[in-house]
Amino acid sequence: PLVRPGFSVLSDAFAADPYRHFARLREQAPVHYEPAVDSYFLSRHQDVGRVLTDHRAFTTETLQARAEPVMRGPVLAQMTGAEHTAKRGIVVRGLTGEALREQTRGVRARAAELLAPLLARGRMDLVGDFGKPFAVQVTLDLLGLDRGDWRRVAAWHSGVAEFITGLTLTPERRRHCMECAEQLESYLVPVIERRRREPGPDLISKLCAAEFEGTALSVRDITALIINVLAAATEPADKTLALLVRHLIDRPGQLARVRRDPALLPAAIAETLRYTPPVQLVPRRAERAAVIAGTTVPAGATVFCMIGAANRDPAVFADPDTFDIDRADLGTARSFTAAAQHLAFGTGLHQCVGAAFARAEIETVAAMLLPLLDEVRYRPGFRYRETGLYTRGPVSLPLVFT
Ligand code: 2IO
Repeated sequence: PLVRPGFSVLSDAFAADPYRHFARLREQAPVHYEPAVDSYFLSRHQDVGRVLTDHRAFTTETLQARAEPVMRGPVLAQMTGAEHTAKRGIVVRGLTGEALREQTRGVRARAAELLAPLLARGRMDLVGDFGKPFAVQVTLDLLGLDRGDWRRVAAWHSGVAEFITGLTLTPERRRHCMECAEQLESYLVPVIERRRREPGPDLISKLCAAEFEGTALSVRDITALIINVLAAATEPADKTLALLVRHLIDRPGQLARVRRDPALLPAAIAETLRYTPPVQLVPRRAERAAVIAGTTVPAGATVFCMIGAANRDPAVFADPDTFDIDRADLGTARSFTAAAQHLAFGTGLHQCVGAAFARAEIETVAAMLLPLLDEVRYRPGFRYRETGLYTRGPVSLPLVFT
């Protein structure tokens, strides 16, 4: 079948199931132009890898308009050179080593606390009842913010995430998103001032104590990095967990094996990230005209890397549309590193700085959850639905278990 003239990634058909369209795009329109958003959508693994790796030809300038307004300042991915190396280093140190071990204890505590009442009921919506509060609370712990504020922070986060991930926002929605961002900023600024005086073991304190070229970071810079971490740690977390559980429930053989042998869990998570990456799009700006898969992308063009399509490219993954925790080309051990074949964490200079944290978070929570789900099934009558073009995940996942 052919890519129809007028096919759009903004259509309802694509939104309902983008995966059905990826093979056709890769084969017939690997550089698909979308006039409504004046952007080029790349679907081949090789092209996505090239764009993300060649950070001089394809820059993150897009984030100035797409993220900076709601981040209230520049995010890590916008930086380059010595500033990028230094500030990325500060965040990496806050998300690895002893800090990560402490954070993992927090993940376990949050999961246990949220699961207790749900287990007693024998049913839960894995997204709404567990995943969303869990994702926000874990992030608040990491930043040293008050868990009791999670509902307010979750509401502000939604507005911020909607701004970053919306491809066609109305002026009203943009205004709403900006209000969320401003309220989040007003909430964070006094915290930053307090942590400067009384530092703790949290990431905000580390950002306050850090120096770049002999000077401390400004309140604006720290605010932006906090919102950056908040969005990046929260937005994909509940989605990844729900996608993992869905793939396993739909494949009882693989679910049984992972339940019996938790050593298989990292492969199941890696395969979930390949098969259904929670972040589906990564934008870049072409600094000069470039020929990609035979199509000329003009200087200044916005290019969207389609991570979901690249991750199912048969040039890299055999039988790419099959979820298989045993696949030989998965490379589980490398799956959370720069050597990963799948592009769920991107690749190149700006590859996800939180990948080790993400791994610890999902492995910890999945290892706690799976043994508890005896005879797990969907609530009768449930019809599975996903939403999102930019970040994508299940709307809900109502489970019944014993
Ligand atoms: C926050 C889509 C939530 C990031 C972004 C402006 C920059 C960067 C990403 C991910 C996930 C977000 N981009 N994380 O794609 O920090």
